[in-house]
Amino acid sequence: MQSIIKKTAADLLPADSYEYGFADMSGLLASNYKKFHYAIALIRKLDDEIIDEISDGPTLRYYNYYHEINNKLNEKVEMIASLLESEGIQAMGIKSTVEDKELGDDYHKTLRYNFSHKMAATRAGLGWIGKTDLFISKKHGPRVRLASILINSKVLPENKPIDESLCGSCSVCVDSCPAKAANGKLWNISVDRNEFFDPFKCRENCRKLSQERINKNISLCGICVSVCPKGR
Ligand code: B12
Repeated sequence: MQSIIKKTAADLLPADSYEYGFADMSGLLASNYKKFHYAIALIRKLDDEIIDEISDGPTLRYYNYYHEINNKLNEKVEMIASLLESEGIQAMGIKSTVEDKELGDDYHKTLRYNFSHKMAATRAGLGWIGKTDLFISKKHGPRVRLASILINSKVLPENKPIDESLCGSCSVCVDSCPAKAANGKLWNISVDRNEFFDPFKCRENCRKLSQERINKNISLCGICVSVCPKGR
């Protein structure tokens, strides 16, 4: 099975812009995904030129690129999931991001969706969580967008899951965050997001910057993505 999955992924994911890994998600998934125990964590590298242009808020180019990459990733997860299904492997693609209309009251109270792509990616051993709650890929830092495919056939993770942050004493993202959303505490799998990062402060500032800089009603910022020395 693992070789079928690898062949499907290799055929659909050009190695210069995509990376993927296998994750054991047993015990980690919300009840609506309970028939699945494994995931393919999918990473799309972002364009350095577009990310480098972000200095004090979102640019129009970043806004357009954000939609383009979401669409590409969503297509990939749908294609991979349906090819796996045709091979008899139950699979469910989880899109890159969610529309506001798909989100319930719980989400609006907590800003927690029922599936974390970052969790699948740390379980696949592809990176860790940084001080502003971004997934930091071992290869590209935070300059990535993520998506996942849940599967019910057993796959063996090829990398060791990463359980703690490797950011050390670096605090460039914390110091650069215009919302002051992070307190500098290092992540590990026992540290909840809210202990080191305030998503409401982040969202409020993202909305404000998106209005001011690009006149769009969206929550974009990208400063923490751009400044991280691991991605530069
Ligand atoms: C809700 C949401 C938001 C909210 C809340 C953000 C937040 N940090 O929680 C708001 C609107 C503020 C937001 C803003 C942004 N977002 Co957003 N957002 C999401 C979304 C839809 C769900 C995230 C969620 O539910 N978080 C809830 C918390 C609890 O989970 P988490 O943050 O994902 O990760 C925790 C767990 O995974 C845990 N964990 C990790 N591994 C393991 C392993 C074990 C065993 C355990 C127990 C726990 C554990 O560690 C993390 C911290 O506790 C995801 C897409 C998705 N479905 O994942 C995108 C996503 C997180 N957003 C993303 C981005 C890029 C942004 C912005 C930069 C916007 C922009 N494009 O300009 C900003 C900056 C946010 C920031 N610094 O975190 C990217 C992040 C890419 C990356 N490199 O990390 C994602 C993954 C979208 C994507 N497809 O790539 N976002």
